[in-house]
Amino acid sequence: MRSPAFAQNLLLLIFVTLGLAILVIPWPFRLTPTTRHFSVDGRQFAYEPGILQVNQGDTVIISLTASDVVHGLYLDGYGLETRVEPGQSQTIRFVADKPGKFRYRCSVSCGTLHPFMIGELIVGPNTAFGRAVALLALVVVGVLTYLWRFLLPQPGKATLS
Ligand SMILES: [Cu+2]
Repeated sequence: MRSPAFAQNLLLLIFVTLGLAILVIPWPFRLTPTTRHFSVDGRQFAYEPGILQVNQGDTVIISLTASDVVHGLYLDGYGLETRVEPGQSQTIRFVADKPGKFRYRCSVSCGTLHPFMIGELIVGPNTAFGRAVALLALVVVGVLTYLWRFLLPQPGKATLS
């Protein structure tokens, strides 16, 4: 007959292994890609909004307007560019297939601080949330298993005194 300590250690080992597997294996589940539409306004010398956050796989539509003078938008990493006259609007559309942080910068020399007219597109890897949910589920299952196996009276072992 194995000791309860052996069974406890075995159970712990199994759940730690599963936990590590959840953290390191390639993650097959992704949030369903959606279409994200942003209205970005450019003016000397900033974009509003200055940070765009999407998930990998999303279709991104950026409608660029200019409030004062001609501005442009060049997106690093994706190599996309557009320019817009004041009071008008230009749209770029792409699939955010590369995760990471990418700067978008003004591509039209628009004044003294033009080099600092920069925004940031953040493309999330789209897996962290799924891993967190899976880890939480594993912890819950582990605790319930432990309670059921070691703290409740086992059938056959229960004694009425
Ligand atoms: Cu500019």
